Amino acid sequence: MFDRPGSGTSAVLVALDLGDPDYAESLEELQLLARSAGVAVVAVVRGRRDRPDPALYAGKGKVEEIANTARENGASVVIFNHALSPIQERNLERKLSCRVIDRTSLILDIFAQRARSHEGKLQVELAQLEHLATRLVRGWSHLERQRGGIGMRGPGETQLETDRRLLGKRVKVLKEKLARVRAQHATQRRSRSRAHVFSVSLVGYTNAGKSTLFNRLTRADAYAADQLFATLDTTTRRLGGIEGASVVISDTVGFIRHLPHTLVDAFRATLEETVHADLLLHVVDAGSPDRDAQIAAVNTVLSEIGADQVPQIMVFNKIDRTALEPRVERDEYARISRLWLSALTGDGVDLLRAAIGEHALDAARPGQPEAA
Ligand SMILES: Nc1nc2c(ncn2[C@@H]2O[C@H](COP(=O)(O)OP(=O)(O)OP(=O)(O)O)[C@@H](O)[C@H]2O)c(=O)[nH]1
Ligand SMILES: [Mg+2]
Repeated sequence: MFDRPGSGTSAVLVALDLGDPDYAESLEELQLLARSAGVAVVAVVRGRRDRPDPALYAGKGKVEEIANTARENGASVVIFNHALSPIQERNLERKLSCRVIDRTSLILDIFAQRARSHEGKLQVELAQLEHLATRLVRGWSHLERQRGGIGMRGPGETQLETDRRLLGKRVKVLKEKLARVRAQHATQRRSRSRAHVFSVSLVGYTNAGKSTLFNRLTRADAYAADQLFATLDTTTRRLGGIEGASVVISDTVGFIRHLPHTLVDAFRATLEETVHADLLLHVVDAGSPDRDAQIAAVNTVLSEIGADQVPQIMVFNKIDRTALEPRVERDEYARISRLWLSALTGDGVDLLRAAIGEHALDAARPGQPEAA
């Protein structure tokens, strides 16, 4: 559909410091994202600006530097750690003669590689098409016309109209399919709630150790790996061994700062599980220097999807990498609100089991208002 420079697997990263306090962490994260996407980072270009340039995002001199760096290192892709407008993306591709992608596209690419379930694939395709749609409408019409040349001016535009219509059709089909999946999930949730099953959802920053903890708790074998967004699809299992209560637990997609909105929207069906949970286990990498910013980013997404009112236990994981010991902390209502453990070694996991049991029994106590 588009005549864009081909992609490849060796990349130059570009990160401009616009005064964001999490500049360094965000750049480190971009490296991890690139690695998770299967891309080799051959160089990083840094810079500082007051505000993005409307045409090129970076300044002319900086673009020159990026071009040289890409050429010298034989890079085939340039990845910006920012959201680029379609026009910036196009202008940059022209100047750099190299594929240019932004942070959102990179995350979408990882999601596309990881989606396994029918639902996950639908969601990724929808997010990609919606991201593409903005580009088609505003970004490429000008290019299409130019490339058309003599006698081709009209058809260029016509083709674009057709593409846009096809895209719109596909988006509609995907949305309908997702709506059906969503309805199915709602039915499952209703029958669980009728059977008084207590549902627990793991949430947390990507790579915090949710799947490892899930496996530890359920003896399942969900895919856990040192990658960002290793998990995309929600897995729900019965959590045995909780005295007096029937409990299910779900492992789901991780969060990241600046999570693209197209993704939050597309993954609403997946995250629905989280919104309707009786208890959230907010898993945190206790050893990460970026811990507090990660907690804040997760809470932001939780309130965006309307899950900020669900009771939460903050689970500080990976204590084997720190000097911390397994323990619990209670809030002013004597409910366990924070807990320290290692999903890897299993230290403190019994505390978590007991904490889930307490919360489940609390919720089941007669006289308690029942959750909607
Ligand atoms: N040292 C240590 N490593 C851990 C612990 N828990 C998980 N890990 C490691 O952290 C990495 C990420 O673990 P996952 O369980 O895949 O993390 P996740 O939160 O499910 O990540 P996404 O699905 O990508 O969002 C893996 O390399 C795990 O082995 C822990 O308690 N201690
Ligand atoms: Mg996972």
